[in-house]
Parts: sequence; structure tokens; C-alpha cells
Amino acid sequence: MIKNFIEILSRFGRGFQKSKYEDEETLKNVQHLKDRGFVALNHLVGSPKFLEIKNKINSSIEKDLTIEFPCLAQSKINSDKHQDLIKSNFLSTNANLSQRGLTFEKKDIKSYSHMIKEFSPSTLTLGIKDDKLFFDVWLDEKVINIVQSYMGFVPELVEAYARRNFPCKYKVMNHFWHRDENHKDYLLKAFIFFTDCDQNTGAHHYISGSVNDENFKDNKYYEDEEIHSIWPEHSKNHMISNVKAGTIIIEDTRGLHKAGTPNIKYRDLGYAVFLPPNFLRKKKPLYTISKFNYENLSENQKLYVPPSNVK
Ligand SMILES: O=C(O)CCC(=O)C(=O)O
Repeated sequence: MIKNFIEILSRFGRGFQKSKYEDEETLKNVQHLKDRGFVALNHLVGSPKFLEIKNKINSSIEKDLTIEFPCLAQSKINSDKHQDLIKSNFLSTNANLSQRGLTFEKKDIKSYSHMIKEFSPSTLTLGIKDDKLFFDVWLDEKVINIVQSYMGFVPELVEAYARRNFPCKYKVMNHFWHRDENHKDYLLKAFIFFTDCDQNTGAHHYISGSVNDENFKDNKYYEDEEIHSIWPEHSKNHMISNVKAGTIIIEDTRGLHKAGTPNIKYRDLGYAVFLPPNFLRKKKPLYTISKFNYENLSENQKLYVPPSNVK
């Protein structure tokens, strides 16, 4: 009750001018998002700006190795010794995984190829770069117009990062079906596909209409068999992302979803997480932007960046 009241107060002044930001296309996309729980946009497919970011992501991951550490090494997992972690889908902290000897650090790697060969990571995470090009995609104007119109106020961009997923022996956390629980009423994620994606290269899966479905709310994670018993892969509401690089899917991730694991190559995905502002949220900022880049954002984009993230 008090929490709700504080949130409503935190939203004060975060309305937006409908006549300016809600054009016909936005309203059509918002309706799709309301009806189906997701909407896919393809205006960035093939754009030079997008290709430039994709190249920067490749070089950050493969050359500069500016990924987040510690990182889980699938090569260190032992099916007997780590049975408890396998059973709990590796829902754990980095500190615990490190203590169990299952992670590697930057100092342990000589190069990208050495890292892949030696440690077989299932996922590498790269924080958003303090670069206007990146913020223009994570806060793409078409995306934020849809997000604010869906929520009815301007939320905040609370998380902004990219992940590279590889084929892996052991599935880890969001490889299993789950619902995001960051907020009971308002939660949207934009998934930005940096590689072409289909079932072989690690599709994203979503169950359309599951936000308000009362099934599968008791556990943190569910297996394919459980979900497929109600929504088989070919069924109308089982959405599988067969998409080109440049596609952005905006999704209400309170609904059931999972990251498909690639059988070949890898897939790169950007993540933008939108939540209502709450001035009691005390978390350390999960990304930062310089004052200079912040000043160059549009007036609407600026509203999405919490002041404590501007450095
Ligand atoms: O990477 C994906 O396809 C899904 C990620 C996910 O499950 C999440 O962000 O909650």
C-alpha cells in the first residue's frame, strides 16, 4: 500500500504529450503489445547505424574483452560434484559460483579464442557502452514511444546490456521458462537482435497471452515439457523469434519466456529493461552515461535515464 503510494508519487511529472508521441503507428504497435504481450519492430534491419553498433559489440567482446567477470565456465562443471547447482538451474550468486571453482576472471584468459576453448562460457555479458550510438538504439524513439504509451507514463531504463549466448551442455537460469518478477504491474523489456536468429541459432521464446494466465506461477523455472503440454511449439501462442539482425521485440516479460540455446555459432542480444520510477529504489546504477552524451540525447530519451546514472 505504502509502496504503491510512493510509486504513484514518483511518477509525478512523468506524463507525456499524447499528440506529440502517439502517432497512428505507435498506437497500432501498442495495441499489438496489449493483445499479444509482445510486438516486433524491424525499422533498424540493415541500417548502417545498426551495423556500426554490431561491429563495436563484436570488437568489445572479441578484442577488448570488456565483458563482465567473473564468468561461469561450463568446462569446469562436474555432473557429480555440482549436482545441486545443476538441479537448481545454477540459480546462485557469482560469489558462490566462484567459491565452488566454477568461474574464470579476465586474468585467466589470453584471448577470445583461448577463453572459448578453455572455459566454454554459455553466456558473456557486456554493459552498454557510454556511446550515443548505443543509447540511440537502447532508447530508440519508436521503442520508447510504444513503452510509455503502453505504461501510461514515462518509465526508467534501469538495465542496459548485451549478451552473447553459446551452445552449452548445461542450461542455466533463463534458458528455462520463467516469468520476470521485477514488478507486479509494469515491466517491459526490449530485446535487440544483433544476429539473425532462429531455432538453430538460439531463438527467444514467448507465450503470448500468458501474462494474465494463472498457470505456471508457483515455481521459478519450468521445463519445456511442462510448457509444451499446454503450448506446443507449433501452437498459435508459442512465439519463436525467427528474425533478422536489427529486429527489436518489445515484450511484457511478466509472461512466460525463455532464452533458446543455440545449436551452432552464437547469438547476440541487447536488453533494455523498463520499470516505473521509484525514488526509494536504492540500487547502484546498473549502467552509466557521461554528462556529454546525456546532454545530446533527445528530451524524451533523457527522461528515461535516472539522474544517478549520469556521471
Ligand atoms: O535472452 C533471451 O532470449 C531471454 C532473456 C530472459 O529470459 C530475460 O531477460 O528474462
